[in-house]
Amino acid sequence: MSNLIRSTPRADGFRMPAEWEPHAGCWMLWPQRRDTWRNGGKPAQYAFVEVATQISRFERVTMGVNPDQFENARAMLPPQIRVVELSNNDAWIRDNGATFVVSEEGVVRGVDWTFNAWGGLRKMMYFPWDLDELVPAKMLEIESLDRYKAPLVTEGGAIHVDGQGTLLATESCLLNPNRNPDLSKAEIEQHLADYLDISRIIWLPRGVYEDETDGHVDNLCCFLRPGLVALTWTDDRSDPQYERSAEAYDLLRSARDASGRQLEVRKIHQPDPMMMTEEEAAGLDIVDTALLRPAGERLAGSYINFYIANGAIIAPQFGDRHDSAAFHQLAQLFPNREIVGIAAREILLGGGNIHCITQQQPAGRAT
Ligand code: KQY
Repeated sequence: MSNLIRSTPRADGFRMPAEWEPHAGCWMLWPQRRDTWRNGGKPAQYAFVEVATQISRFERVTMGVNPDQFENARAMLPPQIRVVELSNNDAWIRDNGATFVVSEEGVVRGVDWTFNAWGGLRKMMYFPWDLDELVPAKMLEIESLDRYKAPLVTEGGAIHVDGQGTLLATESCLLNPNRNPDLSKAEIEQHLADYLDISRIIWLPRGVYEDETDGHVDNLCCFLRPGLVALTWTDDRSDPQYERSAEAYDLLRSARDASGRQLEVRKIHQPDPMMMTEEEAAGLDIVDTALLRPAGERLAGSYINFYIANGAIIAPQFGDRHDSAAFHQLAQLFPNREIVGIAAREILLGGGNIHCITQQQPAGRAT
């Protein structure tokens, strides 16, 4: 079974490893919400099948599914993917799932953040999110890994770490009053230190333009290895993203990581602005208790939202003129991993991308 531990990971000698450290596997959740995923979820389901299938070439994949979709998901997914009943309100396991931590001895445990669906009722991404809140405990129960309950409202997509004590986050998300209105910045930093073993936080002001998560860092910027980060970029100064990326670039260049290193920054040019089409919007159910996704709204497309698997990078592609440059940059940056491009517009239509729908479980043992 999974025990609830009442201390903190840091006090017990646990840290959040970098995504490039070895994985036991990857977790995903099956998309089905008709107000998030158009046409009853079918196009997104095909995209998730492709993501899961490609990742399963490199590591074990577990797909969590609501009971009414179990048979459909099982039939659509290849046999090597483990399908488990895991009730949820939506399929963003980076955010509603556990964040894993490891000890020097190779023990793995999970951090169960407090989840309020990216801003609670102030944002109204959707309501309720009661099933999402139980996802971490259920993942950890399935794996018999012990659990820390963190008194901090956040999501896995709001943080990126180098595994050596440095964390990247955006102020617009983590310090947003819709997450932790009663905590000071210093208290939020203390929780990140205690639950992930972080000693240096690099705060970037804002995320990607029109990112509905209040600017998750995992769509803007990520570590490629200690001391090296990738940042979504545009050369178009008239694009509202220019200012956001430029301010992040300046901050990153002047920052030091937990080891005192100055960061190197690689710019990855964003896809051209993409909008929700009339046809796409028309395929969505309209629900009072969920965010409206109207035609013409700009989608927060970025090549940064990739997943690092054992031996591979699973990267979004959009049918855009910048796809090939992003693909080749990733190939240069990760010479020892296969770069797998996936048509990801259907995932983007839901408000996130490949990193947001995956959660790595580090290699290690339960006790
Ligand atoms: O950025 C992410 N990690 C998730 C995006 C969630 C979008 C919710 N509709």
